[in-house]
Amino acid sequence: MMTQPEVLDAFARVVGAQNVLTGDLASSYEVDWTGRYCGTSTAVIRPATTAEVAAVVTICREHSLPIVPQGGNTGMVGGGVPLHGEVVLSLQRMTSIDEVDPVAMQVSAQAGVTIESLQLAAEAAGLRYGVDFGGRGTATLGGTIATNAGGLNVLRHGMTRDQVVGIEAVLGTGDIVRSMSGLIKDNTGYHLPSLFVGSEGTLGIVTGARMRLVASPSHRVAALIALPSIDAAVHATATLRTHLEGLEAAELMLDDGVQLVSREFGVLSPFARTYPVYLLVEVAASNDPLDEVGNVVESLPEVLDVAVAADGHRRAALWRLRDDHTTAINRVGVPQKFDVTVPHIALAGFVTKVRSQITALHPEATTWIFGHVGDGNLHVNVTGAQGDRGLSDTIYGLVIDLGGSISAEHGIGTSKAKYLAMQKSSEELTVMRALKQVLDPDNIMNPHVLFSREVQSGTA
Ligand code: FAD
Ligand code: 2HG
Ligand code: ZN
Repeated sequence: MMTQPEVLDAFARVVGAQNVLTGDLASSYEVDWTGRYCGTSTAVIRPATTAEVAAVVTICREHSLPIVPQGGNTGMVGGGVPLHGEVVLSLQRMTSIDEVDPVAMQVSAQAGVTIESLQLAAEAAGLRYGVDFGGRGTATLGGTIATNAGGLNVLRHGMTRDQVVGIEAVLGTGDIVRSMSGLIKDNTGYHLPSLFVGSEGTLGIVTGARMRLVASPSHRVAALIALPSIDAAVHATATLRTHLEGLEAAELMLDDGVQLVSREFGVLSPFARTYPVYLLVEVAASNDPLDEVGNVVESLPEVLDVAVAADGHRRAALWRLRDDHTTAINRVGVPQKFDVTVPHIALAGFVTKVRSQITALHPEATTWIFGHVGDGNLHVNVTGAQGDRGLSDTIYGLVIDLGGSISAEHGIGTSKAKYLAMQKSSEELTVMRALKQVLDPDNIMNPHVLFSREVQSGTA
């Protein structure tokens, strides 16, 4: 058995000593961006190729060193930082993007490219990458595949899962699997790329992927619609989805969140007064959809005000009100985050109930709610609460009672691992454990993520 310095030397022989970080150099990889999850690592290893990733995994396996894969470290559930002294395997240096294939409308890239870089590469080829969200500048392709990120355009293009047509990954065994043909029609057994989507680094390390691209219509119109209630926003979204073929986003914001973003970042609402609820929608089409959007919005009952933006600058100003919610809330205090889905019809009732239950448990706390109303996905952020004191049990209990999900798009990570059994049947958990056992027989891949100790042993 090697000593720790000998293991670090072994890593250095694979990736170069400058890419084996310890001490202060490792510290920014050991805490997540919200400051909620903080640990220490054995070392941070930064390989540049798939072969180097495989060699690092092999060393870790030989020495029983658990690994936390890390992309942009923008994750929300404590899955990408070393909370138990793990080795951090950072994909930060794996950032190459192949030429876009305009005929197949696909692109291959290494796992460490940011979503923004992928979007720009698609744009340069006259196409678009179908996933977008506020963390685009830092979140990576591998991280978004590992968490099956959703974001702003799910109602139009689906989740990250729907964009993946091929994957290259290093398993917990150190073996490399590569399925990058990009064939849309290929019914030759299990679709291995799908297995890695949402696996949160527990089966292996995604080193590259081939992604579907979509058409990029030339006209875009955004509209901020002020409404009296969440129920009105849910029904307005249904009407907009029915009548606007090019609807790409339908996002919900509440008065307190919009005021907070304005206050923290000086982003001004286009309205002279405040309203209880805002729906931010965007429509993309090859013919100017301005009149069509105007007509459908006019037909909506209960609209209190509307601001329409067709040029890029004014659209971006409306989107900042939404994109900046997360960072504005973090300025108030380190939040407890609950990313949940409930059936559309139950959304308004959920908001009323969840607010009153949070206040009953934590009268000292402030609750912020916003999200992807088109997907039934709300982000409940709680600041100022002293500890959990029943918060998670209560919120997840309510979500399950309503037929929803305790993780809509951020994943399970370490923070929700002990609640997974609320959502998955014991049969499903048995299959998940069996898959992990085959691909990661020594349980070195993110061992504290997804499965809590009880779920791991099958006693949950
Ligand atoms: P990390 O945070 O580094 O890791 C996340 C998880 O994936 C960890 O479990 C990690 O171990 C694993 N992982 C990372 N890379 C790999 C790899 N190559 N192979 C295997 N496992 C890997 N998410 C949404 O879904 N929708 C949103 O709208 C959204 N908005 C956001 C807005 C802001 C401002 C921010 C900061 C974040 C937002 N997120 C959103 C959350 C976050 O960006 C996503 O979870 C993203 O998918 C994480 O990517 P990452 O590269 O930062 O991964
Ligand atoms: C978003 O939709 C992200 O902006 C982040 O998923 C949600 O901060 C959050 O809770
Ligand atoms: Zn979100």
